[in-house]
Amino acid sequence: MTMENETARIGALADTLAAAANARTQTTQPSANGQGLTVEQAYAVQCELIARCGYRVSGFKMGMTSQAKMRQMNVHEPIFGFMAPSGVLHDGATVPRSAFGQPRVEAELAFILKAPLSWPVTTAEAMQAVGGVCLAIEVLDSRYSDFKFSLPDVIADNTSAVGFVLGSEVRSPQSVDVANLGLVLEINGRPQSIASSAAVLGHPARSLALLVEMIHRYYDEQTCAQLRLRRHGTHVLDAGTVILTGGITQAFAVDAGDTVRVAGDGLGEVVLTIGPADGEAPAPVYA
Ligand code: OOG
Ligand code: MG
Repeated sequence: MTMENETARIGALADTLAAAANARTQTTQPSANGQGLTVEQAYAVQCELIARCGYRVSGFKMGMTSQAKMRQMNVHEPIFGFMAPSGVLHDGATVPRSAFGQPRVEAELAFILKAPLSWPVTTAEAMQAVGGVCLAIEVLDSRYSDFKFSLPDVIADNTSAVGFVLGSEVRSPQSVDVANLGLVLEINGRPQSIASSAAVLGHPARSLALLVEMIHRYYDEQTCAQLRLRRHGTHVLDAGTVILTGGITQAFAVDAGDTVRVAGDGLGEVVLTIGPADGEAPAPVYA
């Protein structure tokens, strides 16, 4: 494939995925027509989606960082993506069913940085830069039917990202057991999964360090410059950046009327309700 052809193909894939996301519909996996992407090309599609958000993001996310997730999705390597500004949901909110195509929810631990973090970074340095820890519910919405995808497919689809809710109780990492924090995910009051943050690569700070490493490896220069991820010759996550460290539990399908609650040791709870199917036209995911 020539350079021009490859650039055109990546742009066209980003258009297709963004249109599916905005319409809450599904499209064909790039791997399904025998024209699979490489991991590098898949992150190039993600960079095109970032451009379609006007180079504004509300955070970053890691995925496939626990055995529960890898087994469920049959994708066995960590991946990362970004949260679009449209993805910010509020603790206790009711979100219209029409905001999602085929929503699934999972429980995560989120970090908020208090200091910038620059590549290269150790797990210990990553942990030092964390100022706040809170619970999160991630809502996933694959742009492929039934969440069927290969590793590059899901990367190109921005790791199924659509929305996230942070818990209102933000604690310093010294005051909770970040390495082994127990939590429960309930739907309509029924526990679906009980798990520990240790499921995230043995320690969620590894996921944060890996994010810095992967941004360095996979995001192109222009995207990093626009997002202010590259400064003074290195890659930097700024203080204030929100990072979802990856699903601790497997993901569970939800539908109109469902209430999701995640409660964790020392971090209170975070709650999200999927509203009735009211026909309200959803705002674009990528705009
Ligand atoms: C891909 C997103 C993975 C996680 O936390 O593992 C992810 C998917 O499962 O559809 O967000
Ligand atoms: Mg997730």
